[in-house]
Amino acid sequence: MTTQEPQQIRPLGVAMIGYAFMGKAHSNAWRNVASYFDVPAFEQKVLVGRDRVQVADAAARYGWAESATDWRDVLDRDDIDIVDICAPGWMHAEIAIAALEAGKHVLVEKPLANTVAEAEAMTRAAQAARTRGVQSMVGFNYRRVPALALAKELIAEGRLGTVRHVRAAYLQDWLTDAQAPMTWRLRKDTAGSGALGDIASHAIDQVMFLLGEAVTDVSGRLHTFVSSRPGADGPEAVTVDDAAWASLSLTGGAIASVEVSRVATGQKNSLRLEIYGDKGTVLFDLEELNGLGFLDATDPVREQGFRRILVNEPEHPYMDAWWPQGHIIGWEHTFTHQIRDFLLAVSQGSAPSPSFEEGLAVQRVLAAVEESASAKSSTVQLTAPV
Ligand code: SOE
Repeated sequence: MTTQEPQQIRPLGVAMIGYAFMGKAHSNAWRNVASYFDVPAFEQKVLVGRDRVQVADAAARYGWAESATDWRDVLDRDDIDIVDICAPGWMHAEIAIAALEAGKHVLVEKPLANTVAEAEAMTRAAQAARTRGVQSMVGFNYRRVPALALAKELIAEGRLGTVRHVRAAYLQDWLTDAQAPMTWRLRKDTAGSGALGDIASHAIDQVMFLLGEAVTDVSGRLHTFVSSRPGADGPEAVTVDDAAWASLSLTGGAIASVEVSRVATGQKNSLRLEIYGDKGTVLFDLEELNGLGFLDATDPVREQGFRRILVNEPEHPYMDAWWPQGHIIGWEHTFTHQIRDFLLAVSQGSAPSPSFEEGLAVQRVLAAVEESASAKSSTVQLTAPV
């Protein structure tokens, strides 16, 4: 009689594609997540990039066992279970669809894709993969800011009552200087859009996440203030927006304004959210991410006023894993929380959020902003100065 050997469960093998800014942020999270959270065992197997020397150097510094230059080779490997895509947006669809078809769980940086068509194809691939137990998620990391997770809880508990309007702004200034050089983020064919896809995607995702609602209509405006920038071979046309504005209607009746810019001089990385309900308000600023402003309009009027909740207690989302109360966390921790949630979903066989469907919903709003911005009929011309 033969006895059945217990099945050896090996650690999940992780591959990451891309090692620039986002690859560095995700790598840091992969590197430290198991030190703070109970997550299934995994190994940082391979980092993929096009430049053999640079990717080898990044792999050594960021804790990856090996490096490779062709992502297709990595998808063929049986020891890879998870693919984390941090490559530029124009590569997301091809890599994510191939990875899902190869049976790999996929985490992809935001925005999901450069176009709605790509996002739809990715979502179809994710839905098919999900029926085979293969999970997928899009990296809107700000959902994992403890203060914003708390804001969502307060809104879901009805502490704000009926939400009437939302102000969402994401302002940066790294393109203020007209001599700032061209990058892939300034070309439509590689980035899809400018401030719109890069940072309005975060703001729009937050509006839908916090309210738990969908967008029903959109009015938008885009503008490029610096239309040409120094390229490798001389001046090159900028083919994306520097700033975008939109107003959105939500299914629950609320109206949201969204304002984003990468030429907002002096603003470094300011994602601000203000949610106004008939029973209360919450205020958030990413540059002060450990705090949440809250006004409870059901308090006696003579005691009312904004309180600042320091979101540093073990009772707050994610915080019991970190430091004793009152010891703050930073931007990079949101990526650690993201990896933690993704790993738990993969190991439990449950679908993580934000799903590709949620990424597609953001993509449709981005496309609607562009459509509205290009439709002359949405702009009323004033013939004489008012
Ligand atoms: C660049 O503008 C950028 O790094 C975005 O791509 C990120 O998603 C955002 O978190 C910070 O700004």
